Amino acid sequence: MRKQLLEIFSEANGGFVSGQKISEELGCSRTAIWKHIEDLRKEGYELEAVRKLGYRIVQKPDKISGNEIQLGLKTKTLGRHVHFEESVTSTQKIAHRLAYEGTPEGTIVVAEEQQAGRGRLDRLWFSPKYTGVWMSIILRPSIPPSQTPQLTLLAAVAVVQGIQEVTGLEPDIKWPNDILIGGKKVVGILTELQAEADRVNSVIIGIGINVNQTIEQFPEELTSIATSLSIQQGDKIDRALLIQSILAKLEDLYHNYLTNGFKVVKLLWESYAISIGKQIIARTLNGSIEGRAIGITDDGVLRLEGMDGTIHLIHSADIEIKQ
Ligand code: BTX
Repeated sequence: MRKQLLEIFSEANGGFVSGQKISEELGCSRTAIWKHIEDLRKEGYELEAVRKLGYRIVQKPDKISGNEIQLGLKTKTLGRHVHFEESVTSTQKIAHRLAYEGTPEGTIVVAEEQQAGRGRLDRLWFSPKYTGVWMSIILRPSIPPSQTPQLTLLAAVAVVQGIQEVTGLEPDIKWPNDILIGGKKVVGILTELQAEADRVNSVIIGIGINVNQTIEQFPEELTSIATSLSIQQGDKIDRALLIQSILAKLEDLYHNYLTNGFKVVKLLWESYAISIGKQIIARTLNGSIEGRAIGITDDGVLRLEGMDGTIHLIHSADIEIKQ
């Protein structure tokens, strides 16, 4: 009932909906409607009631929910199954379990807070309550495991496009998975696999976006390297809308990728990348290499021209861009 009521308001697009229309569509009495409206208010919805006009939603709560993500969602598969939780250790952990249990492709796990959100190499990802998008997406592509790094780049392109659409901001990508605005990290992407030697069972793409944090809400060690979309844009951003936009972009790119290969993603990725053409230091687990980033291969691997002209292929590293 609550879901149907929210759908009716969503169709009205911020306009008034008469009590009569609601009671006809939901098949319930005016008193029952009033009770549902009160429940929505308790959840944080701000609703205006005007005699003869009816009700309208003035403001949605800062919280998100599975329903809110799905209302107005324009995808066919991504986000059609939402596993939503208020607080988790890591959405990746839950997604791994669901993937193992056979959840359909496109299932997403979203939480309001992660107590142990993780980055690459078991680093921590700061994921405070009600301010960010902490989401894991389960895909089941028929590709060899060696090609899955391409999906990290594909996800980065989708996230950049979603952010552009919802906020008008123009983020940059730093190979392989950081999304920056004004040189500060606003998004982290972590791609993990469940695979056999030559076959991918599932790819779990974890996306962490700093959306509505203020500068004061970041721990001290992050204030010089991290930022949020609302700090950059100056306004509060609708997180459910952002998730919907990213899922729609991701679905389009993913289908194009499965049909036509990596070419389109590669071109788009390069158009958003800031590290290409620059002097960089690539810190790998086997040591650091300094040189010029000259592009990515068709597999999404970074090509770096060392000081002596040798071309290095970098599969995994932290990149520092030298000015
Ligand atoms: P990464 O290893 O590239 O980045 C981790 C590093 O980024 C940390 O060591 C810290 O310096 C910095 N950092 C930590 N938190 C933040 C933050 N909120 N904003 C900016 N910088 C930060 C990046 O790993 C991959 C992150 C993926 C996070 C998602 S959230 C949903 C899913 N669940 C989960 O546990 N991880 C993914």
